[in-house]
Amino acid sequence: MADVDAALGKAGLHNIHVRDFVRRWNELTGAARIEVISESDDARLIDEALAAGEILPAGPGRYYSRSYIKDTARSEERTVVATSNPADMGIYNNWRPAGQMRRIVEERMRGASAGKIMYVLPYLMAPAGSPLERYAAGVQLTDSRTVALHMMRMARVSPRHIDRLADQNRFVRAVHVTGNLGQLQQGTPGDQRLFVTIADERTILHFGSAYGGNALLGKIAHGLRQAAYDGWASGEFLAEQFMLIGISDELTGKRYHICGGFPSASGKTNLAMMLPPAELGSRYRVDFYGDDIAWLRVDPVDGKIYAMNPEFGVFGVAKDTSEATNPIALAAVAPGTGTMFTNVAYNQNTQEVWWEGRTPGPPADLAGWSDWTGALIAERAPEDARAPWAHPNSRFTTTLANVPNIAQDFADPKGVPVDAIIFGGRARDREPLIRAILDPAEAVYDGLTLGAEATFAAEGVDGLLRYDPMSMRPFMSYPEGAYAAHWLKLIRSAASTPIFAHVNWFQRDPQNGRYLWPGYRDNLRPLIWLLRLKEGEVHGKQTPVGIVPAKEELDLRGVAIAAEDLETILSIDARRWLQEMRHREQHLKLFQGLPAEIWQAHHRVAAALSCWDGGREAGR
Ligand code: OXD
Ligand code: MN
Repeated sequence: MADVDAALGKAGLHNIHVRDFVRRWNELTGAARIEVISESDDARLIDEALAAGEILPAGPGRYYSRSYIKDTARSEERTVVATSNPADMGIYNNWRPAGQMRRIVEERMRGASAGKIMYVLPYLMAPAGSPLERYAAGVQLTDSRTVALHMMRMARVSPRHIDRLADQNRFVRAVHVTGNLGQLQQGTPGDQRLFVTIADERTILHFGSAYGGNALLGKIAHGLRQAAYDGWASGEFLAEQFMLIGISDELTGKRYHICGGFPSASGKTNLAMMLPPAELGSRYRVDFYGDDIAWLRVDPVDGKIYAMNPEFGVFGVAKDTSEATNPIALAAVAPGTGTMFTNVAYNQNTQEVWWEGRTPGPPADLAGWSDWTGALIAERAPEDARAPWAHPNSRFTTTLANVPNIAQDFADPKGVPVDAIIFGGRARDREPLIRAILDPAEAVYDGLTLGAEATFAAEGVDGLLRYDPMSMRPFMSYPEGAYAAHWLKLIRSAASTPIFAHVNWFQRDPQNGRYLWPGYRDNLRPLIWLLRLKEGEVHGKQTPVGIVPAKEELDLRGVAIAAEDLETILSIDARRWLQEMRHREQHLKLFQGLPAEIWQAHHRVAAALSCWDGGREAGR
């Protein structure tokens, strides 16, 4: 067994609760050696991982890794939130009893790290000094060096975060054990993987993966599931799968912050990293704070809602990231940034990486290229010729500081005051470009009914969305009714309320499927309209589902959009909306104890739609 005291003492980690925690899990998992990690260990770990062949060089200062072929994404069906209180069971949190889950996962972890190093990563999911710091401290144990390297890019890792805790016993205990990936029967009835957050014990136990949110426990398990539970239990904050950006108006000198949630494949990272369109670039600047998580609290001094990105990096989907869609992301993963790519295509001769959408077509010269599984492209069987080179969930991992337009105050422990909260899905019709919502209950109702059209399996099921409340469906850790009540309470306790809006960049021409709005950089235009609406500079048009811009209120200089398309994306199709209201009702009925205000908002919107005569004609 490892000498825990010696390893912790050498690293200057004196917290006795950490020592007991490491000792216990070292005994249970059988790890041969303990290493405490701090940010200064990055270069050494990189060298060791290169020497061991766990990662490969991807040009100067960049690295490449492949995950096990059946370990390429988060697995929602193997993910559980456990507590000791059955009343914590919700629809989406996959609740189980804490005692039972602990026993099962401990059995799977027993002896499973034998012969391996156990890396001890003391981390903080917040800038140091944050008012939410007592919810942000954690110690992750992992038996994978590549997981440690990813974790160091995604969280602030250092023993000093844990040694200077006011309450030395108050840190999230996070244990990651990879397991024998070749024998876990992934995706079968005998699947051995188990990803458990014991929320009322602030303990995270993940077994059976070395990829993404299954293995980097600071990000999703702590940053979202545990933090959402803590925020509710304490009544102090919300933890949401939200991006966060700043918009500066150089003409007026005003600075705004917008955060918001989008179900996956709805363009959240591209929006978070957006640059202004050329015509607006001399007046507006967009700053990046984060693309995936925001914690929201009410500041006791000025009563405003503040948002903070608890992460230290970006774990972005590589697919479709290009100069056209997201030049900022490409700059953030440029040579010298220490970026780790996972499951993209790799060229062993040139150390280049490539993924679908990076360029219009794949590299013409196939020499040296292998796909994400490691198979040489040039040796593919004819029937595999069309298979993607990169896995659709391939990723890049880079630190926030590498993002060229990172906000200067991104590490301000206080976070930033929020002016607007937006929700956005992917809807081919019905949802206008933007609709502002002034009433907080109606806004929370809108967030709870957020969804995105299923992209393939359910395509064609008229009007059917995969609902994803606030984009938190995979991360819910307590019942949805209580979640809605907590949202309402937090917003109402603020002295000033952000403006809310629902956005949709994805309306299509029903005849040929063409997108009606150009998207990407031009998405700044409706957001500026929203901020101007908040300032009282524009008034928009009231509809049953919110305020939409009057055409002339949008700054459309340089946008090539036909008048008819503009009309469509700024209109409400009441017939389609009424269909959707029936689906919403079914969806909301799933949730026990939903506050009456949410139902009232639903009925108010439905009633207003039934007598709305300003929409487009039915049968369009
Ligand atoms: C996710 C992620 O799985 O951000 O949502 O990685
Ligand atoms: Mn996410």
